[in-house]
Amino acid sequence: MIKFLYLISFILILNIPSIENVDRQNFKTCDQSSFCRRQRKYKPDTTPYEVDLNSMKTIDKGHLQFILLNTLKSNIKFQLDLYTLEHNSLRVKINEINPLRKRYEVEYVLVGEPKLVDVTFKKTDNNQVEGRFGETAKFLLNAKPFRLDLFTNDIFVISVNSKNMFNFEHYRKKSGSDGAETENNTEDNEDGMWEETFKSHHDSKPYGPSSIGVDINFLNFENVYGIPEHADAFSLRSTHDTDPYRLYNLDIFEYDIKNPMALYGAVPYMLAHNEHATVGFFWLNAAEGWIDVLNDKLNTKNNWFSRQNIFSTITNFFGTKSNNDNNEVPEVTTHWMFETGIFDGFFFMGPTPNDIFKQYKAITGSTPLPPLWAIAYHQCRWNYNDEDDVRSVNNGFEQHQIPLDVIWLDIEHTNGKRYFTWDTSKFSDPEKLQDDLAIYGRKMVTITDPHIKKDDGYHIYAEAKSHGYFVKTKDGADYEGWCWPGSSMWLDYFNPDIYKWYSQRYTYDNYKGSTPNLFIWNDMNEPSVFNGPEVTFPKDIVHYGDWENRDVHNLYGMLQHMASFKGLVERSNGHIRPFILTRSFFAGSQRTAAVWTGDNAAHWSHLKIAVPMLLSLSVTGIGFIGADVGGFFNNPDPQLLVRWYQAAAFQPFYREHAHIDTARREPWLFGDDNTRLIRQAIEQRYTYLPYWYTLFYKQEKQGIPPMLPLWVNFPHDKNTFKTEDLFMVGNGLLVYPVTEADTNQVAIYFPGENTVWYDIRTFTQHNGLQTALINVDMESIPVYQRGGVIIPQRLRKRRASMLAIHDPITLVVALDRNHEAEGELYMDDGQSYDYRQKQQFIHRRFTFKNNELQSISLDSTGKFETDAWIERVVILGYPKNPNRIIINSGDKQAIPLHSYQEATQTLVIRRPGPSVTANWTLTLS
Ligand code: NBV
Repeated sequence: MIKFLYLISFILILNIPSIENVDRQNFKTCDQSSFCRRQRKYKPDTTPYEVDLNSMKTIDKGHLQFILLNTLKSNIKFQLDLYTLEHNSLRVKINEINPLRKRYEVEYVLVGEPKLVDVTFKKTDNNQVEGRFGETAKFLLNAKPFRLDLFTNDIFVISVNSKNMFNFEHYRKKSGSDGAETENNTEDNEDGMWEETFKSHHDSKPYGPSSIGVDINFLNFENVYGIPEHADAFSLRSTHDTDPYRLYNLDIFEYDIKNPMALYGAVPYMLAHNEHATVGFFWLNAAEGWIDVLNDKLNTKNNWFSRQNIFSTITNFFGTKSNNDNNEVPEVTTHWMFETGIFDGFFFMGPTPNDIFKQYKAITGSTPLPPLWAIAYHQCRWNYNDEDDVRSVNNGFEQHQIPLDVIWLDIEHTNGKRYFTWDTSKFSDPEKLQDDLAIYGRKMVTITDPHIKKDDGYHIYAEAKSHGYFVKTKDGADYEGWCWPGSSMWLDYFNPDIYKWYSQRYTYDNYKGSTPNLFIWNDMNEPSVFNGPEVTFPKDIVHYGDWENRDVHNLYGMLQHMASFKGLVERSNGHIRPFILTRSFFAGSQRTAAVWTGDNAAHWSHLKIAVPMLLSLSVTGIGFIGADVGGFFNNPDPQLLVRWYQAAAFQPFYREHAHIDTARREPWLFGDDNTRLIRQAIEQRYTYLPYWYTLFYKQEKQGIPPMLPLWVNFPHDKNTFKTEDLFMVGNGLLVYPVTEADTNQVAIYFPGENTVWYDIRTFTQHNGLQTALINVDMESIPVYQRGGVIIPQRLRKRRASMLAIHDPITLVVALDRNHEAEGELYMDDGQSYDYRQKQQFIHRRFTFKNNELQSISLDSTGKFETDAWIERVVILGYPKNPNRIIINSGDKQAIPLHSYQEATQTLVIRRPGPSVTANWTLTLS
């Protein structure tokens, strides 16, 4: 805090904008991380690795095994396993045979043992094995040199080790030590292999070097995405002139944008997309990682291609040779480097974006449907000071008629940062407070950080200490570090007993003052350790199973939030869906938590970067995501705040949050005009909640995230591949958040051939494949409904989402060029698991075709009792005023009133009347 205040005053004196704030000195560059240094410079002309094809074994259907040799170190052998998986996916594992120390294989991430499918393989010559599997996939394993090429629909898409960068540092004895290798290999003694110091922190490296590097190359692609978390572009930038993108969960104070530095979470998963295919590569590894990205050209005339006859597949694919006279195709080459672990790579062969979502979901799972209120609006601040403060914030929302679902309490609500306790001088009756909020249909979220205050009088500490539940130093003592409460210790969630014990802290008996209306926020779980190296755990501290933090670092935060989730499921006997927000995450986090982008700042640039940051998370499976509205650090001016409310109204997790040193910023503190604009933005969010909820259900079922880059819906439109100022919500809404000050005009690219887009406010139409200049004022949130999509809405105003569950529905039917449209609606009780356990839900499908709008059930197993009915149908792009409208539902028939606006081709049908649960047909003539 002191540092923060100091920085701010310094900035004020110099009068410079506080954009470049992070103290980079605290964090390693690749050059300061010895394994990254070694791997990054490893670029031999030929690879020393060879596959021994004679060693090939068929272990199972879809599982082939080989021995891989490093010809420079004849005594070191590796096992190479190829697994052909369901859904067009391939898993490749490479591990040392009989290593000096067992190498860590990541747990907790896979949803189960991936399902194998048959592979048809043959040796094409003495040097190559070809395998065909799944619907479209093929691999070619080349023995000498070791190389793996992957094809989808016979099109060459990915190659592994084609740049010879595969480099597996086997475990070894330190030379000079007893039993050390006799090879007189000077490289084995390179600086940094056996110990390393960064600033004042010494890493003892008891096991020496163990890193793995490999090149993964995306042939014929120009754009790759993913590998969050970085505050950077969506289409990943070349790292030619910068450090590689880093994956190491860290608390970076006042992070800068547009750079490859690590942030709070890591998903080692990259996607590549072009107009013909979407493919993905996921390396299941939880150690520190660095990834170089280079946009390259590949000359297909080289020997490899002519020998493999692969060039013909590429030229066929391009259609004509003339496109390709110089024989060059684009290629994104990527170089992945991890400090420890094994090579465990999953290759997803698409070929469509939705296939990719399904393929990744099959491996790591999807985001379960959150409670409805969790996707509504949240009001947070570090801190709401006491019960009166919380009540007055609640009253403020009432008085200004702004919808709100949740009020949050940050660390100051506790007794001296002892989580699971309350500062009773400020919160004397937290249960009553929660009960009172519940009267308004509102919930509360409290924070539980992972550091445990070292204080024998603190029951959590005392019990954990007595059981030996804390993470240990390399010498076996309890590891002690510094965090908010002062001297602290950290639970070792890797131990199943500790994980279980932690989850039980959430029972109502253990967490005094909690009620069924209280949900959880896990912060600082990278973990953040103020006096640790790079503000986190030392690499050589030890977790359960004798694994070093080096092996498992990026899993720590996920284990905490998974245990919190389990705790909340169990406190309701498995009946109520939890809500957990986490700052740190890993692949698989999506199954139990929402994620936010941490401590952003009140700058326009941070509002803007939120879109690419959220898109990178979305496409890598983390779909319930948001950024602090208004910016966490500093004070937004009212214009920035309003624009942020407007942008985030269309992003999955919608929460206003601010640093303790900022001015109060509840929505009504900026004058009536701004209050009105913020109210409108939040109301807009509530209007679309039935649509959002349906999209979240779809995410659970199919792995398709609600917030999407344009290319998911328009995979052939090259203009969208780098787009990050526009995004889509589902397949129906195109959103252009205004992210610059004093804007009165924006240029919006409307994607899609033959596609029509309707301004959701004015119903003005725009054609696809065109860029339009759109005038905006402070009222405008440029959002467009796609012709061909039907979107359900709730237009009645309510103070909280859960109070609207049985409210009537409006259907907005946006017609495409053929005067057709379709859409869905999913509904349930908004909070329990009855939708899974008792099939209490409805899932409807609406179609408009031949002048008929129909509602049918999409899933007849579901039943949900509700009074909700269809109160309005708005048809956009309807060419004429119809003479007659009849609605048939069961044996009932009615003729609803309607009005038509010729200028905008908008037809509004009032109170057509059927229940949302009924089958009905509305006929226009
Ligand atoms: O708990 C205090 C804050 C919290 O408000 C914020 O959202 C987290 O990202 N926390 C970080 C710790 C201090 C940040 C300077």
